[in-house]
Amino acid sequence: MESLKDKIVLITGASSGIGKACAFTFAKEKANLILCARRYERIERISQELIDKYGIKVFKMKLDVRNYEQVQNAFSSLPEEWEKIDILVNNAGLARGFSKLFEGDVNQWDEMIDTNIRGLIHVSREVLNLMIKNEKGHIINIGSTAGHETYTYGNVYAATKFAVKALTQSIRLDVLDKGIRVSSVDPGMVETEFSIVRFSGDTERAKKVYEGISPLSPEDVSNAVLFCATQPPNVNINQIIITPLCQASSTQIHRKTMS
Ligand code: NDP
Ligand code: 8X3
Repeated sequence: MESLKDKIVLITGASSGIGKACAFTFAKEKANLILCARRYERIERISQELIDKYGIKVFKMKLDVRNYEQVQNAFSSLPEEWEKIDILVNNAGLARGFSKLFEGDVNQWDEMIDTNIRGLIHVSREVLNLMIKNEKGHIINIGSTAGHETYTYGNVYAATKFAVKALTQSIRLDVLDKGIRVSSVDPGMVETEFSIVRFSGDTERAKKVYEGISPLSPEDVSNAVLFCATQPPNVNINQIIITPLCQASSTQIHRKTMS
């Protein structure tokens, strides 16, 4: 396993779920972290915990990945010591709503497309330019099983994750001669705040998504991200698809029935 000590790892959407788990997993390996999300108070709290526990350095960013100007400003004004980003985990993302396309909500579509697609390309564009200058780097995109196979009511969310898959492949082509690795980790069902966000704060409905199953934990996913990040320099993990044992596909899920 290649050491991550003193490497710089940038994680988008580090305030919750998979992104937060990645922050802890990489901190444990003594990497220094750039953590961003919109909820800055959470980033502050998480950063302090990581500094106290692991003695690493953390650069905190309040960032809405949908806003290109904000993203440009954030990365063009990075202090020099933080410019040499070794790994970017493009994790910020969300699902909103659960309905047939002809009954869908245009604002929810915009939010998913703007975050999951635009956000990822905004950050990738800026960070790739820094990585190209450094002649090294690694982008790890968090895709989804929904980017391989859609499911009923998953239409626009799945489309955004199909786009992430296309972008992972495309960026890999774009940087083939630049010494930059491009991977994706594509999880199935992970219990995070994902379903609470999807159902606009309806925690009861969100809980039902994971009823009768043992879903992935955010740490199961961050361990897969770590695996991608710790391969020898000649190795590029293209894609990891990871599901809980009870999930064979986007639609085939074995649930224990409640009595
Ligand atoms: P969470 O809701 O727990 O975390 C989502 C993270 O994304 C939060 O930190 C949130 O931060 C951040 N985020 C959302 N919108 C923005 C934005 N505009 N700008 C910056 N950050 C943003 O969900 P997960 O951890 O589950 O989701 C992480 C990724 O994993 C997503 O891309 C999701 O699609 C993917 N995924 C999740 C699965 C699951 O079952 N949970 C399965 C497969 C993939 P804040 O709100 O503070 O900005
Ligand atoms: C999220 C996973 O459960 O919506 O990418 O397919 S799910």
